[in-house]
Amino acid sequence: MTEKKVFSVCGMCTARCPIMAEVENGEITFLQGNPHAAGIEGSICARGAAGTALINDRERPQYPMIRNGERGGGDWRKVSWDEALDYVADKLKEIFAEHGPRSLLLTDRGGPFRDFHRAFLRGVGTPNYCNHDGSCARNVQHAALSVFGFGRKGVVYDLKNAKHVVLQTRNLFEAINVREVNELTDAMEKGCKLTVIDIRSTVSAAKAHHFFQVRPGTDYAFNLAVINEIINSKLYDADYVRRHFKDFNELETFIKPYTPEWAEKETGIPADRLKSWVRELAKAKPAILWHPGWMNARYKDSFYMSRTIYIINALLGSVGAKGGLPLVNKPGDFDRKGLKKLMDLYEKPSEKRVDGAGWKYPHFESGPGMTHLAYKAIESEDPYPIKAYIAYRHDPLMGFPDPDHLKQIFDKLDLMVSITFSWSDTAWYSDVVLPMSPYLERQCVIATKNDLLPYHFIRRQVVEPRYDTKCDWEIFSALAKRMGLDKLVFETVEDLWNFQLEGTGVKIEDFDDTGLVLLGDEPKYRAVPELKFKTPSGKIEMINDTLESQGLSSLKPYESPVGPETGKFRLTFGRCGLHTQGHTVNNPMLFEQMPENVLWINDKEAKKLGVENNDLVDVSNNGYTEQIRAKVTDQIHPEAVFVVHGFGHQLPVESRAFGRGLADNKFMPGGCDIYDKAGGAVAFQEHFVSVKKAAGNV
Ligand SMILES: Nc1nc2c(c(=O)[nH]1)N[C@H]1C(S)=C(S)[C@@H](COP(=O)(O)OP(=O)(O)OC[C@H]3O[C@@H](n4cnc5c(=O)[nH]c(N)nc54)[C@H](O)[C@@H]3O)O[C@H]1N2
Ligand SMILES: Nc1nc2c(c(=O)[nH]1)N[C@H]1C(S)=C(S)[C@@H](COP(=O)(O)OP(=O)(O)OC[C@H]3O[C@@H](n4cnc5c(=O)[nH]c(N)nc54)[C@H](O)[C@@H]3O)O[C@H]1N2
Ligand code: SF4
Ligand SMILES: [Mo]
Repeated sequence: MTEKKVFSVCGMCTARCPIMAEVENGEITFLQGNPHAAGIEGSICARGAAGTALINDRERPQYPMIRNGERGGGDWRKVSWDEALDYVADKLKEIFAEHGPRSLLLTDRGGPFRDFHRAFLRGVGTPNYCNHDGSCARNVQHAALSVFGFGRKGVVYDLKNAKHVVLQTRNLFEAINVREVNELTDAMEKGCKLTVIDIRSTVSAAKAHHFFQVRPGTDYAFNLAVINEIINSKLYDADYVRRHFKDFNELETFIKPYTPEWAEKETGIPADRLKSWVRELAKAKPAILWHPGWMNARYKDSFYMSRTIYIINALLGSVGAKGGLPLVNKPGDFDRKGLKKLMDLYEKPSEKRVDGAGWKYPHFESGPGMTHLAYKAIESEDPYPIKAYIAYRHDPLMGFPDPDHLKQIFDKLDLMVSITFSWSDTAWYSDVVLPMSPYLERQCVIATKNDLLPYHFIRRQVVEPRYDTKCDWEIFSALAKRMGLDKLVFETVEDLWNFQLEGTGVKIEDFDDTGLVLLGDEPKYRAVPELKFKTPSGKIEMINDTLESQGLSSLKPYESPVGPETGKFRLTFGRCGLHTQGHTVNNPMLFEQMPENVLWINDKEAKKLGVENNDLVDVSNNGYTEQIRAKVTDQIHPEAVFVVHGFGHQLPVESRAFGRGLADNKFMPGGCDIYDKAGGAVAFQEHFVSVKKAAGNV
């Protein structure tokens, strides 16, 4: 019997926790968090533990396929890797000959393992790389940039040392990142206070010392009132404000009308409660961590909500502080060299991005772009046509609104390729499916986690691929070869890793003992006087010149959200501990735990509709009516209904997930056009559905 321990990285969700697998005779016997990783210390979540079920699942793409017949028709031809890759490369060359390389768009899911395919895009000469973030955290990112000049990852969430944590639109105990869960739990055991602001009572709310159930869409009003109270009652850190704010006076003037009494009418939160809570919060300064939000692509003012969160943190001196939002450290902050980048092998294409990020919209960061704007450009061919599309680790037909409309847009493409380890609506609609090995069966490029103590980490292959699937670097290396990009052709993963490690002083063997290479001895907090903001003034700016130059306010007057008509509800959504987005519903282990989503509906509203708990209800909008079971509860705001996102699969290849639950994104007509104009992210929750008791309830 051969036994081994392999350090790797979980791939069941975007948190990418370091893990350790135990393997006997080529089979995984145990999966756990990497015991050496700070904050992880052996823990894993339910989805991470279901990684073995993913590799054992036959209901995933097992070999490369090229479509026969209509897009979405499901008539697949099994082909060899050579045939599939030749097909893609030949098509790309044909399309480039007519429309130029800029006519290729690739979208992905972001994250630390992007260097290879981004280098490929540069190599072929297209600027059109977008990640999914316009459907996730783009408003948060742009909010950070607009106030501090650096992005949301320019600071660390120092939950471990926090004295008061505020979660607003953030369900940390169910939308999981293992380290965050562990660190907040530890902090709370040491007396850290938790406040949750949500429209429904979640697991996080159940653990909180204070829970504010706000009217959906009024968080910006809540936050404006908090700023008003902080300033009026002089609860801010005056010294910090004097040293680090450029234009505090502008904020002071703007905030005057937004009193707690004013906000009460919007949010439903009594003014007195808000005021006494703000006092309690301020006592913990500067070890305050008001989480700026993660999935904050919800409303037309979500960008402004995130901005106010950053401003509140700054007023309370927590930006740069231990227990708040200290500055992140990169390898250079420990006098270490970062990984050598594959992207640097090629010049940045000089062509303008098709989505307009960085030029037509100078306030949108150009690196990761804006996927929904790129889709609009496919439709309009303005500023130029996109004819080839690679969806790499991305399922926009589940993750962006109005999939029928998106399919019409994709029909304008001459080539659509999916690179994925599971079936998805997008893969099903593609011309070619290039199946990736699930994370336990593959290696990736080495990546760096910037942190208080940054480290390099490595995803090693835990077991051999069981089907005819490949690693992502192998797929892009093979495509690069066919496209004449010799510098990206690597024979072995060791060659690739050695390339990345060149000049860093780190060797592949250095990962053997713990799976990680720490870049220093101890976490480093950079002292407050050292704080340098990357804004033009070097200070925290309330007025952002780029926004203003686009006719967008930096300090936007509040607009009250339109409420639902009678019999209608605002459609809201989020995560649960047992599933990741749309891609785990068919996982045998997780499906067994939670086979479908249910519709949370307020008990008083349900009563008006004659709906009882567990009744089937019809949910309608956008020409769709779908059935789902009702969860009747007093724990959700009456204006909203809520579902866990990711259900409602309709693919015949997914026998378990098929037809179970409801897909929220179908009920969002024209949703890619409804976005926060300043932050750029899709406003997913600006849609209403009608709900009625379904015929056929017994
Ligand atoms: N209506 C609505 N829309 C939403 C959301 C919502 O709650 N409601 N949530 C939003 C959020 S927060 C996000 S982040 C996006 C997520 O949207 P996506 O990024 O599209 O979601 P995922 O399901 O994580 O991954 C997409 C596909 O990539 C495949 N995949 C996953 N991991 C890997 C990998 O490591 N390699 C490869 N090659 N493939 C992989 C999966 O099998 C899946 O088919 O959706 C957003 N859209
Ligand atoms: N288990 C699990 N963990 C995950 C993921 C997963 O799919 N599954 N996905 C990962 C990803 S990609 C992301 S982006 C994060 C997302 O992490 P979060 O953003 O924390 O997750 P969500 O559940 O989308 O949203 C959080 C809360 O927002 C609330 N909410 C909805 N509307 C409003 C509103 O108007 N006001 C307020 N105050 N609250 C509102 C919802 O009720 C929900 O409880 O989770 C990550 N972790
Ligand atoms: S939070 Fe869970 S699913 Fe996500 S990477 Fe960590 S262990 Fe895996
Ligand atoms: Mo996300």
